Amino acid sequence: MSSRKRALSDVDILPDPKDKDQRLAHKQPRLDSSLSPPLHVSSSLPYPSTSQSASRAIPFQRPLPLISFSYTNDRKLEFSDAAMRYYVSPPLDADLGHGYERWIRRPEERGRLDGLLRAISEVRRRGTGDPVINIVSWRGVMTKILTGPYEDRDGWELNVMAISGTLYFEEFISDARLQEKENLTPHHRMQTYYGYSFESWCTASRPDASSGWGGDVDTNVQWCSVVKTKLGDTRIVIGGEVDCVRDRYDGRNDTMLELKTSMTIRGDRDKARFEKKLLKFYFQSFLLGVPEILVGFRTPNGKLKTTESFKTLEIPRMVRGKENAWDPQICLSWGERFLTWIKSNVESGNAAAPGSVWRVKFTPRVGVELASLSEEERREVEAGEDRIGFLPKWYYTEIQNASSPSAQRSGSAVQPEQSRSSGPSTPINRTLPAGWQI
Ligand code: 0WD
Ligand code: CA
Repeated sequence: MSSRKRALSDVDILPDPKDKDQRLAHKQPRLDSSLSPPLHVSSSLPYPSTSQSASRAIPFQRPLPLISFSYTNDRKLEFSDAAMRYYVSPPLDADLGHGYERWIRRPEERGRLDGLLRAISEVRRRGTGDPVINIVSWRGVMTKILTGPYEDRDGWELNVMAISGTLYFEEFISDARLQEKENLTPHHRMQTYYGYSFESWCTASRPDASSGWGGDVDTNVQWCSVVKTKLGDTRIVIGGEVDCVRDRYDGRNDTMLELKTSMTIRGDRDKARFEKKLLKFYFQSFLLGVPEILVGFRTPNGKLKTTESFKTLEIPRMVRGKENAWDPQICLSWGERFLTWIKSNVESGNAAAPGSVWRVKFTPRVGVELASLSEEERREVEAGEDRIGFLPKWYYTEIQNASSPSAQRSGSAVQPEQSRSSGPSTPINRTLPAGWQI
């Protein structure tokens, strides 16, 4: 059994005829017909400049893991590390097409927050920590937000809700976009598979296993880590998938490893493209506190040639001054601006219409728009499921009960999530990073 998934990295830069279109697309943001119709915009935020350095450094707190969980092969979530994998070095010349016909492929779905919300609920139930949370998001969404200043091709949309001072982000994927993702060309699908296959060649269910195929790819199976962190004054809980660990796992993120595949670098142009790609690699791992990224370089038809390990925190220095240079401070500064802008608009809007669902639309090189959804659009988000907006009803009820005055009076372990003003809270446990209330 192997938990393997889409190599977003590989899909980003394709070594095929599509490449030409992609180069063109760099000149022009993609007019994506599968994005939703125009919004009745209530506020907008202009696209940031990347030519000036960030006016001030925005601190990002070292992510502290709260809990981990596994999705089993029948896509059940359990609070165990059953799906966790150990790194083993892959055989060189490994065939990344191996086992393609046996790939058990999880269908594309909406980026619901349910798994992450169950994890947050479990953290509270255990009473091991009750973070004050301003934002709840999957890691992939936070990566898209932070890398926005350098994204010149792909737009995205989010659904946003605010309850008791906490903002929840869900990626909004229209039905048309979902279809597009589901119906990849055979070529594209194979490229996607190379990434999963690399993970199988690199991992095993025991730390002392010998090198070799780690088991057929089943993209239902995933191991996820949930961390708390802070960007500027905004406290964020982020969940994301982790590929494997080196040797051991003791609840910390310092042995975690991210696996990626990329085309072998044959010249300056390839090198520049790879350095641009490193921005996404960097933030993806940075956000969960994953300290190492192992890249498998492959041929166009899926032969593994070499691997190279990158220390996440050293990546920005590697690209500094290069042709496709990027500056993480610009991203963090944009991220802070983006989050505070959403928070202030959504909270003031919610005062007029409590329980609203909001839509945020990012257009490369243009900016971001925010709008409150109509009743009909809101129903589309609920999709006939047992939800309030995109939040599952059980979770909604849980936080409503937690923030009721009687729950507060009884000193229940389940505390309301509150938005706090800036400044570190008084840490009760001094071994924890400042800024988190336990
Ligand atoms: O199905 C969806 N549309 C989404 C699913 C959207 C957003 C999240 N999720 C799920 C993920 O599958 C996972 O269970 O939420 C959980 C956390 O995801 P994440 O860590 O926030 O996702 P991200 O950082 O975008 O990607 C991490 C890995 C990717 O690895 P690479 O090395 O390629 O970046 O998760 C995989 C992907 O392999 N992944 C997916 N696998 C299958 N279907 C998908 C997807 N749609 N999205 C990410
Ligand atoms: Ca990966």
